[in-house]
Amino acid sequence: MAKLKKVDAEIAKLIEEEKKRQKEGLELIASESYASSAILEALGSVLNNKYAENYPNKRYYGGCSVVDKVETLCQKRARDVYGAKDYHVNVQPYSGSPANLEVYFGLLEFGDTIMAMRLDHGGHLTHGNPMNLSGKAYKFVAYGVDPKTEQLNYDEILRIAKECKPKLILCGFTAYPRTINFKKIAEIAKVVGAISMADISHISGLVIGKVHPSPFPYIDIVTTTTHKTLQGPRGAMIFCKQEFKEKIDKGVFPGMQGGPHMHQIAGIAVALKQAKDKKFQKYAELVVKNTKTLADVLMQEGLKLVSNGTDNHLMVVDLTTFGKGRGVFAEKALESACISVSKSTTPNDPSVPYYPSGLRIGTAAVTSRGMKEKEMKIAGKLIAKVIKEFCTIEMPDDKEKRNEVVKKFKEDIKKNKFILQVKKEVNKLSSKFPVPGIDDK
Ligand code: DSN
Repeated sequence: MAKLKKVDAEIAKLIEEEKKRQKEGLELIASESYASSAILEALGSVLNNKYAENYPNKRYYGGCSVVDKVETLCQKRARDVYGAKDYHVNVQPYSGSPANLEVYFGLLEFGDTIMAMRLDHGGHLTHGNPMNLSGKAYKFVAYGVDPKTEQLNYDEILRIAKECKPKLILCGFTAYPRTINFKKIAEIAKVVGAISMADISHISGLVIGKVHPSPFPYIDIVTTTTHKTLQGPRGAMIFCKQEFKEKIDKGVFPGMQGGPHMHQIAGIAVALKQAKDKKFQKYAELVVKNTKTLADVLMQEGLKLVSNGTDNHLMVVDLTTFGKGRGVFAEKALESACISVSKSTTPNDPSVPYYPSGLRIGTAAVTSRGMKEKEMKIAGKLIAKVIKEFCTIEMPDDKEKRNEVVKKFKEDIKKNKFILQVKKEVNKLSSKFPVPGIDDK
């Protein structure tokens, strides 16, 4: 970063700090991964400079002959890698949230009914949160997980669909540790005459690696971000059956976006090329294996997991066994020990969304550093130790008292001797593994 250092030493220093943080710690946030140096080079290229509103060969700007080739190549690779050759794909969405909104906007009228997963059961902000545009512009009817199994109950989804007659049925999640049966969702949508949609952002890489069933060729519309298990740059894609092509493209541009980010599209193309490599299949297999190992260790240590396990790259630790609202203590204590995770709701969470009662953990990023069973066992024991030590703290019901308790906890935890010891062990473990995008040559 010699040039950046010269022009803006302050930002260069902060980037170095973040690099150090990513290297020294265990990145266990389920939605994160490391983009390779090749992808970072594409992102940092002159493609950043080019405006190219609209689509290849019909742009509103001159000088698009090169970026037309970039976008077309990215589309071709996307269809190929996902085995979606009969689908159209739009690779312009800036990220996952706009991609989902672009689908709704392109295909539906405001006020139309959409069925999606309950947010506290693992659904995403854009799946109908009342504060999000999705929840304000459309009528969302939620389905949740079965109270006993904490897994999707397809008979119940069908029952709700028959009752509310949605225009679109969306499956996909931000915190659901189990496999989704896309074929069944598509069948349910057909029964009630709805469009089927899958948001596979989290499991994209697992679908490519064939360790999670594919939504193709069943689901009508498939959205995915490109920076989670796919390991690409931040961005998103929308796949659709040919009959929806025109409406989806219009939903993206001019519906919601202006000029596509051509450097980002080039980065996605590189990620898709990487995902075609045999090594990627091994990576996807290892992610699932590592997640299972980590989940087993946590359960052996006496912690409860939502649905009692995992089929994919993530798990949700149900901390209600300690009391409500304890996710923040676990997240902040682990963060001080250089372990990054995110607090999460649990099904029917008794607490408020900002202070939920669960913890989401994923292994996509650490697996790309080459960590395996042995490291998952060490990490699992350390995580369990920290959770058991700090999730016993009472979370008050009163809002002000709650904020005070959390503020004090955040201040104290950084100097806590127990945490400093765990941090040492984490740093020792992390130092043995290279980080893609930082250490790759
Ligand atoms: N915010 C992402 C996640 O963490 O799951 C989804 O967009």
